[in-house]
Amino acid sequence: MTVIPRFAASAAAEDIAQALQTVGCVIIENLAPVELVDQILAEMAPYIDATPYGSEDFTGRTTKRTGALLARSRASVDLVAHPLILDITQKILGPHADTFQLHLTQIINIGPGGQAQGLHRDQWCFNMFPFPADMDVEVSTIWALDNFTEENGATRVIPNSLNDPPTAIEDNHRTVGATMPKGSVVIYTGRTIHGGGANQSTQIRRGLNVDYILGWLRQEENQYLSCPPEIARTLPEHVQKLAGYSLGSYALGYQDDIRDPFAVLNGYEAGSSFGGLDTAIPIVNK
Ligand SMILES: O=C(O)CCC(=O)C(=O)O
Ligand SMILES: [Fe+2]
Repeated sequence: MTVIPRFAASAAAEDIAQALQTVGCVIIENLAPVELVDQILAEMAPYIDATPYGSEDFTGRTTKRTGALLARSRASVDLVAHPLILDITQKILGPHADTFQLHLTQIINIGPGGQAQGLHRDQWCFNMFPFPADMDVEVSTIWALDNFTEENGATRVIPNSLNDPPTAIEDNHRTVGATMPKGSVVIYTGRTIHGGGANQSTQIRRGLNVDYILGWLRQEENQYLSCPPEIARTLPEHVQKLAGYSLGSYALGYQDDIRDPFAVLNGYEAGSSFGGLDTAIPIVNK
């Protein structure tokens, strides 16, 4: 298959996860209301204005990357912790860890004239570690905050590239644009070869990148600094856990005298020991 499988917002998580596992990428159309997208853009506008352009080609010299969504945009919580996305992510990452967690939140605005980003795998952030060939450690999403088109720099993805050799990053001819209406989302895994598209339009292409990783890996965006405790405390509890205020496994991420960070954050007594995973699991259906 050389197209990105497409689903309606009403599709079952199981069907979407199966396509994601097989082809490595899927699009869910019109999953977020346009009004919600506009609210996120309004809440993030001052931070985007203040964000500098990238300083090298990979981050993009006409591209702005603005993060800390959980702390800066309350509306973004509905996308960062979208139940359908979390459900799909659990199906992909669940077999490899007790929990999964947020990896990064980032609005990616590719300005007019922006070059195509070099094709890559997102899991290469882990020092290019050679994870087992069929193991997914990361699920990545890009929400279209504008209509994504071939012209304005829709994310480019190589379907069926999960197990391709690294040299497949040269295969620009195999890429497919994740064209989709505003409010849609393209999902791919850490093994899927992809990159931001060239923006040949006169408008900025705005997307929201939210990635998730296994609970025992290091987060790309440091959530404890980007979304510090005084702000995290005001978020819904399952979002606190997703952000990383939870145990990543039996003994991962505890505070001082082996206390569960979720309990400490909220002033709870319970769960303050190793193995407090029952209070710490950010995973739906569990
Ligand atoms: O902006 C995009 O469409 C993709 C960005 C991306 O893949 C990345 O920065 O890792
Ligand atoms: Fe990427």
